[in-house]
Amino acid sequence: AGVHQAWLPPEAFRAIGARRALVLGDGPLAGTVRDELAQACARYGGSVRPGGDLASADGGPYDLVLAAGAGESLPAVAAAVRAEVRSLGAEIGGEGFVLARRDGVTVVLADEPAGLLYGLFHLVRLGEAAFEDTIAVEHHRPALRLRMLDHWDNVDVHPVMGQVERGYAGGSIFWRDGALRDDLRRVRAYARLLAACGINAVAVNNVNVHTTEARLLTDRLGDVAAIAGELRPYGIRVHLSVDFAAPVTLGGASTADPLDEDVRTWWAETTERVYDTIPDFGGYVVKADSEGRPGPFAYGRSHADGANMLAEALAPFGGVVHWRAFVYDHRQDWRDRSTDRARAAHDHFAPLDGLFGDNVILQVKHGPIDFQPREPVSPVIAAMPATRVAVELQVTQEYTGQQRHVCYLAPMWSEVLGFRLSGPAGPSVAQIAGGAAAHHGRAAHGAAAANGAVSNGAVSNGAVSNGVAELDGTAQTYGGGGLVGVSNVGDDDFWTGHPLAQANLYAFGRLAWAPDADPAAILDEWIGLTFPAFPPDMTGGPDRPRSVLHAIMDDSWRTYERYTAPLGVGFMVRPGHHYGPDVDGYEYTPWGTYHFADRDGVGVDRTRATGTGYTGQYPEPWSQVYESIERCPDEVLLFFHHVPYGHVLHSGSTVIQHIYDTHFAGVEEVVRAQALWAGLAGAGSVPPALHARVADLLDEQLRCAREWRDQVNTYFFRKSGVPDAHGRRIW
Ligand code: BDP
Repeated sequence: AGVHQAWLPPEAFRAIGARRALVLGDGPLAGTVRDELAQACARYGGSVRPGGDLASADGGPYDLVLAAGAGESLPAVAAAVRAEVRSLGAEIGGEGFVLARRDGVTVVLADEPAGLLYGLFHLVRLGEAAFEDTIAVEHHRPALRLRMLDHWDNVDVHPVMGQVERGYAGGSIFWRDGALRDDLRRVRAYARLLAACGINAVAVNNVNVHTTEARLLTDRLGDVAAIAGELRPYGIRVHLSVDFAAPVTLGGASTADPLDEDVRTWWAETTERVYDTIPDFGGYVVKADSEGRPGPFAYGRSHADGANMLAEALAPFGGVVHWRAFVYDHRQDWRDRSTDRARAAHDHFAPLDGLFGDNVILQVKHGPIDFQPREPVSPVIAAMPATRVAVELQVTQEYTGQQRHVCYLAPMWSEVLGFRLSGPAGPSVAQIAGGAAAHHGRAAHGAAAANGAVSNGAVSNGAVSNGVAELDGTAQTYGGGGLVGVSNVGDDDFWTGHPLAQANLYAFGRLAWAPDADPAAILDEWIGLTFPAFPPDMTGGPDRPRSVLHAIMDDSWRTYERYTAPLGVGFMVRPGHHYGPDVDGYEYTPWGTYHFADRDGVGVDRTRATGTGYTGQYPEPWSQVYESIERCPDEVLLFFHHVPYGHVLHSGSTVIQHIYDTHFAGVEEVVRAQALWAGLAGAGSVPPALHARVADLLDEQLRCAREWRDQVNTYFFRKSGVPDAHGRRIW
């Protein structure tokens, strides 16, 4: 009963809770590490020496030493590890840690307590393996400095969007009945889960800032401070979405013009009050001139003018502004083919490269349109070498099954993060988001200083050291904007509505820490932590629960893609809520997303030669690859080209036959998933309530997948008149 423990059930702490531990380090984060260990030890019979600072360390014996800081008196084994790390010239870095095991002692060393906290959760993931063999010195640190979740939570319940915009897991964990919740224990538990997968920043309100929510910045700031108080012990800073028009709507001014002196003063003073109340406040998130939100355009100013004004107000306190690049005209004439929503962000922002302040982060959705199940990578990410770029992913499953469908998103994110927009020699998306020096024009330390974490001290420039295994992050400069995910969490007992959607939240954090991590390995980690009753290896017991979960989840994003919109076409969803199929739902609306299907063919011509010219926004080689019907990858063919139904794909299939085949296959995969899951019933290793919830949702997923299959197949059969080569019935 009660709230599900997600990936931190007490059993996950069994291995560390049975040890004799010493924790050295000062401050609240070291205190959190001590408290975590003390709780685990109380349950599993170990002991934790509270220790105040390094000077008070005694000789042990210990099985586990966790030490932050540069003090001198460490137990001998730990001192030897530290000497080795120093002799290699390695800097551990603000959030990094070093792990080693020798002479029967497991040692975690960090420069700062935040590193100790991440080291602790690493031990939790390792379980007994952290206490078995010798472990040669390993250096772990995050590839990205900012690992952030945006909550699209409203304080009030919005008449159309509900409380959590695009939320599929109940109400907000922060807000209820128009106010901050009385009981914030759930928020603390959330912070703990987030720290355990590496997240260090949370924005607590919707990017569409409505009236009540706007006031979080001013007279309701105490609520934000209370949330910050719950997140802080787990190394997480709080950020706020703000209304660009706040000087008018809250301050009573007649203008919000970013170049107006009074407006600038209003923001400076308001921001100062925020930092008086919350000294480690992270900064602002802004959706401006987008889908009806106010912005600088109303005053004839640019996005750089708008962002820089807020950045200036935040700079004295080390805060950042996340300025969203999701800007397009949502009131266009669908008959006018000269507008292409895919082009909009690049058209607006690429010319502004170099004009943004050091503490402005341009937050770019991973694809050019809007979180569709398949989009090419946004060309904006490569177009702004002198700007700090953050990549935004949608953990909440707006377009990927709304947490009623199993859709493990890490494989998609992994493709995005590893994509090299300017070819094999250029930086990956993750490296750009991490501030790859080759990419980021300005001095990395300048940007890092503007983002200096209050709780973490200086941000170091990573140096790869010889002889030390550099895990997770590679060499870093931390000048980038990091990774941002739209949260999928609500007050649902399983946190995410669909219990298996917890894996997306977990994987988001792990990929922000280590973008090169293998999605299946992350999933395996999540399974091990979440279902401690599962047998520890893939061979398992008779019900083989671990391999069943892999079979259901590993490829579930591609399954979802198969039974929904084909080959990179987007938005074949029901308008408004975006659940379920509606092939023409958006086709003739002002939102500007079209598949252009007619009797001869389908797809959007985005070429330079004959289409919207969008392919020209890519650097080489992708610009040419996407421009060419022959070279364009199948999975995004219809995103870039309008082709006849008989066009032959690289796979050897025609477009029309591909549509039929994938839609039949996708539904069959859901049928198989359902049978596999049914086989886990009563096995004892999956809690019955969780089993029942997933079983119900799989029923709905299957119903909906069939609906997609039938509508999409029938639609294209009627348009094309081409029968299925395998003679299956299409209505
Ligand atoms: C879209 C959502 C909408 C958001 C918007 C955004 O449908 O609710 O407000 O993105 O990112 O995907 O601002």
